[in-house]
Amino acid sequence: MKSKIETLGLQLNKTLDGFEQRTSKWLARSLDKHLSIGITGFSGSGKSTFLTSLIHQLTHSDHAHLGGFLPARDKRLLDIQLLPLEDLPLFDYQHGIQALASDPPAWPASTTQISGCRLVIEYKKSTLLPTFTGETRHLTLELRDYPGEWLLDIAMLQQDYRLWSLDTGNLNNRGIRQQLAGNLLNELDQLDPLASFDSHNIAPLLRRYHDYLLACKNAGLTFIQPGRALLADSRDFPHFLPLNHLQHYSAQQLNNADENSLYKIMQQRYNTYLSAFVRPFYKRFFRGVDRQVVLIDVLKALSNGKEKFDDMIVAFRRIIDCYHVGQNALLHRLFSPQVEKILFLASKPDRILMNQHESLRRLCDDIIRHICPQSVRNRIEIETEIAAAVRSTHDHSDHLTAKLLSGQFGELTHPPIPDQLPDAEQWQQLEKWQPPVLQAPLNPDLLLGGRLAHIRMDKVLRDLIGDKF
Ligand SMILES: Nc1nc2c(ncn2[C@@H]2O[C@H](COP(=O)(O)OP(=O)(O)OP(=O)(O)O)[C@@H](O)[C@H]2O)c(=O)[nH]1
Ligand SMILES: [Mg+2]
Repeated sequence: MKSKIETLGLQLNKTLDGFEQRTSKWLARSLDKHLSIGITGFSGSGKSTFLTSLIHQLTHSDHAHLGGFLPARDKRLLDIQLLPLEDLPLFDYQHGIQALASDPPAWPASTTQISGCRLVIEYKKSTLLPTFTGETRHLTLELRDYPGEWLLDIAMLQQDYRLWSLDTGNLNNRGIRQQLAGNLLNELDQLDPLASFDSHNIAPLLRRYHDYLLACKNAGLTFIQPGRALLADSRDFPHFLPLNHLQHYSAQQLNNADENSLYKIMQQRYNTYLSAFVRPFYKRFFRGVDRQVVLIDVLKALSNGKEKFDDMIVAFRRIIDCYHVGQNALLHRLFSPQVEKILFLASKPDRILMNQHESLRRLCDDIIRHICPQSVRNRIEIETEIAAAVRSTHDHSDHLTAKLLSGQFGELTHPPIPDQLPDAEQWQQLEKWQPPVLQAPLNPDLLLGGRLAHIRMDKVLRDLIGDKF
């Protein structure tokens, strides 16, 4: 048996070990630093292009016009290294830049798999502050990119199959969705949850449900689950359907249903989808994220009309709900409560006049007020910005000029951008407008480190990592 003194000694050692660990962690944080940054947003919001531009701007900061980002302005960025992350394929920056440098220019391809990179930034410490460890330091950024559709499934982690079914059923029976689903809704309505599962009956319904989800996406809706069903190689999804009428059954009735009943098979497939795809992704992607950039294509959402705009708000609200860590034990484990800052970014503002940028930023603020509950805002620092990763227009004060994706050169105008959620009259004005899909500017020098024109990427860098230099 150990003596009391020995035990005390052991405890003291343990305490000292813990103290040392905490101290070294603290030292690492305060000297060389490490930040994990999540880049998130729905499909097409501009994540991959943003990441490509961010890497390019930092790597060639000398002539990147980053006046608002002091370490670049003061030429204190000495070296940037792009390295892979241990457990993921390397983010394909080279391909992205090659696409933008080609003639005619192309955009980085839409993402189908998660990838990531480590950016190791060697920088000179500001001489205003005393330094104890030499002049140069390192900041490591861990960045990940993934298909936007995967984000849509996050809210499913908060729901069991019964709740998801009820929710999705309600949604399908409203507005544009109801029109798009047409007769499919009647057929879903006739399914008896407790009847035996019949694959001949269900397989064609699954195919039609898949087509319906794609039609929702093409119509400009956002809140579409399961998100993986929207990807190009998604013929296997969904394996499950929402069942109507579940509200008429007690939890006990459903629990006692035959293992081969439609309800039990759908429930099992739903659970498998969460455990095989959704949970591992969120564990890998969100665990340990310190700062989050959320890209929102606000202009596209504005031009889609009120119903689709509201749909996007609902989708974001559901996702942001997942930051209510602590309320739900499962989510508490999945989402480290470490996220200290979220930067909401209205992407691609080069499609509107500069004199409308402030309205767009304020509108973005208003959107965030609607999607971020006070409880999240109390805990996490929230900022809003607008930024174009690749500026693709020329501004002539009252109109823009640019090349459309077709290669045709054109003059662009647009209705005034509201500085808060639009009223009925503004919705009417916006209805007639579609922000054009543009061709990126011709820029063959990019491969040699040429300047990639942007809007406010320096402010993004300042808000995101400026405090670490
Ligand atoms: N005008 C303009 N268009 C942009 C900009 N960034 C992206 N785009 C357009 O938006 C499209 C989608 O951009 P991506 O970067 O692929 O979007 P994503 O969020 O990665 O999309 P997924 O990979 O499908 O999730 C591009 O193909 C361009 O047409 C920008 O800064 N300005
Ligand atoms: Mg992408």
